[in-house]
Amino acid sequence: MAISEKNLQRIKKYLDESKKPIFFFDDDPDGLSSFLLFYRYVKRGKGVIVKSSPMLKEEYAIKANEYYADTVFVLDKPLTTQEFVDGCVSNNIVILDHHPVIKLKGVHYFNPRISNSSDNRPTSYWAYRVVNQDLWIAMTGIIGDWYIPPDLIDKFRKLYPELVPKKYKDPGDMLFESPLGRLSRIFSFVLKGRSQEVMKAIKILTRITSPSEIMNQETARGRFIYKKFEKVESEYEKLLSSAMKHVQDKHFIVFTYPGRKTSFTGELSNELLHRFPDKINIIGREKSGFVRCSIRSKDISIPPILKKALVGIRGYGGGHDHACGASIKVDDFNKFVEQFKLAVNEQLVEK
Ligand SMILES: [Mn+2]
Repeated sequence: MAISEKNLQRIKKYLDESKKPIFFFDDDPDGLSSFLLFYRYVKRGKGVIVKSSPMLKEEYAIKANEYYADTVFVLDKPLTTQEFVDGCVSNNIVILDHHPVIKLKGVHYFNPRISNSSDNRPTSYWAYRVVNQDLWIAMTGIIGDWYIPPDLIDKFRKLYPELVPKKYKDPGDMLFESPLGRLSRIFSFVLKGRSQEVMKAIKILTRITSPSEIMNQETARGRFIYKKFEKVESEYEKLLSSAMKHVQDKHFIVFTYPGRKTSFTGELSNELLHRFPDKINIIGREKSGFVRCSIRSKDISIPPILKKALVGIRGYGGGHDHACGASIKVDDFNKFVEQFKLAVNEQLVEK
């Protein structure tokens, strides 16, 4: 069904009653927006971005303890570990997430999938329903997870007609073509780079008053965010145009790039799927002897293909039906791609 109104009120109470809250959040627009919504509402506490792993591991508990947090919020992280929970001195741990349900002891766990496994509305959607303010931040996070909330979109359009022109109906079009999508990309790209720099940008975002402050660079704060975004964007655009040269194949786009550059595999993979919905794409970044890939497909379910492709390969992978991740030894990568293509072709023939 959803997260009930009663439970949303409970989350709000945890926020209201916290004195030193700490917020751990995922490093994407949905995670960032969820944090911003809570922090801007409660106006106290500390934010910690959890980068480069879906897991929230034990070592992060130290950060909560060093801060003497009385309440620990975990936002949009798919895999909070029991070790993390047990490692926190505070026993007031509030988890808000929309990934597949996980079982943990000693937490207040909120997830729309508990009552309906197919309700995966983004974390920032629920965070907005808790605080009822900063709709533009909520929408920036929500569209980042490819979702248009029917109950919020009209209100949002009235407030910011220029951000979502009427012609955009599909979440993919909205994300890649509308100004709101651009704002979501800004949220995504300011999270790239060194932690210190990233936290500086996030701190600024806690104070921004409107989307136009960023989009039209109306203030020094807005300009700072926009400049940082543009720098990252130019790096991204270069990679995207290289990747676009790999689209000749009828069914596949395979593209890898060296590791010293920023990780954009998820973003590239999503955009290439949007531009070429009839092709499966594998986008990899080489790092420490492995190619770390994002794999996207519109129609074909990836996990069974991935399973076949991984036979005899040093590596691992998994994920959702249409979006997976994999990590493959550099030396095995070509063989992996070959087996992957073979498995897809076999399936196409069967059909
Ligand atoms: Mn999310």
